[in-house]
Amino acid sequence: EEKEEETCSFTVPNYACQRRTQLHHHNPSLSDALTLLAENAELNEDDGRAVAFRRAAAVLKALPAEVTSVSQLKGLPCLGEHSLRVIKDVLKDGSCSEVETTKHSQRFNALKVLTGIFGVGVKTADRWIRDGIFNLQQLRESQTTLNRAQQAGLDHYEDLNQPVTRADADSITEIVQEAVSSLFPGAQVTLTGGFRRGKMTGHDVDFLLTHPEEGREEGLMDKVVSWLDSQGLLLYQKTSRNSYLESRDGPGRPSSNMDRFERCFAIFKLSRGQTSPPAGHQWRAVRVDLVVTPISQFAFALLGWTGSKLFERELRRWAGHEKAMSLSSHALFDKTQVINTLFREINMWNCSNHTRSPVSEAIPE
Ligand code: 8DG
Ligand code: MN
Ligand code: MN
Repeated sequence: EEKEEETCSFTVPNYACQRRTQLHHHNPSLSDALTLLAENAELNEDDGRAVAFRRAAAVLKALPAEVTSVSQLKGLPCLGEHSLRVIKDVLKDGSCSEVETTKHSQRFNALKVLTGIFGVGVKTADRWIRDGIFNLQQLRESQTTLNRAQQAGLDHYEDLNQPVTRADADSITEIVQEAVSSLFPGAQVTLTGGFRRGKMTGHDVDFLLTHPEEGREEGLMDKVVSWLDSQGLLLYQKTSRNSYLESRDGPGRPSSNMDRFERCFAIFKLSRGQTSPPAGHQWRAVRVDLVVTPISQFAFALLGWTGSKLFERELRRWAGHEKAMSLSSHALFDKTQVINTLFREINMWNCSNHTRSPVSEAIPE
């Protein structure tokens, strides 16, 4: 009797942005294992490996049923040798030794706690670990100098590491809405980030602010921030100006996925009534991101700030590789058009100087 050959039971498109992925899915133990390894790679600044694990986790989240054998995964995209090994272990033993070792390692836990402080990145955390600082108590006892953000992060550590609820997000939306419409009638507030994706909790609350008339959004951030501050709603804020037009790489050529909108990283102080503070407290601290965009770039900003980070990354990769387009939180460009425009400009310049013969266009229109 011939055994029926097991083939791949699932099909999944290559790019995460081409898949429908639900909040609750069928393979949490597999995706959690891969996500932990992704997190560890990020904490060790191994971005290549981190993205590989994130992509693998995303494939598992998109599957329509529970995986019971690795053979079901044959032919699926983004599952490298390493990820498959992890999956195999979890399917066989319920856990993977690499994941367990990482989860309990002193370095991983120290990096997690220290980078969990608002304002502390992996470089700083790594330096502190080399100085023998592994936890908050050791940091507090050391004479380490903290910048303003890190000091606020340490002061409000417990609150900021409590998940923000949908109710908190709604109540902050109301506050920001009130500020914006009393100061700038007609200006719009849009809740974005994880809450726009339908998540029930988040690590912060993200907003886009704009005005339906181009240019009328100017001055909005300063006014809103001053108003919030005057109401005693801010524990911390750092505002940075829009640097899109003056940036070194210029419009449409963002050097990274950090955008160049005017933004404010803030810590709000929410009192009872606006949130449920921890037992025995009168208020709690919540991280809020405010971003101002001109209406002409609003659609791209909304897409870019809705997340998730992997979805955004995949959408940009898909645009670039499959559509020859360049997507950022500011704009969408057809790269062939941009190249042809450049060639045309070079030719105009060359011909008018009579020094060189025209170059041909790289891509026919
Ligand atoms: P969470 O807060 O619920 O934990 O998750 P999230 O809402 O998805 O993450 P986030 O860290 O608040 O970021 C929201 C989205 O904003 C994310 O998909 C990436 C996008 N984003 C930009 N530009 C920038 C930027 O300069 N910094 C950060 N942190 N995010 C940015 O488009
Ligand atoms: Mn968020
Ligand atoms: Mn955010």
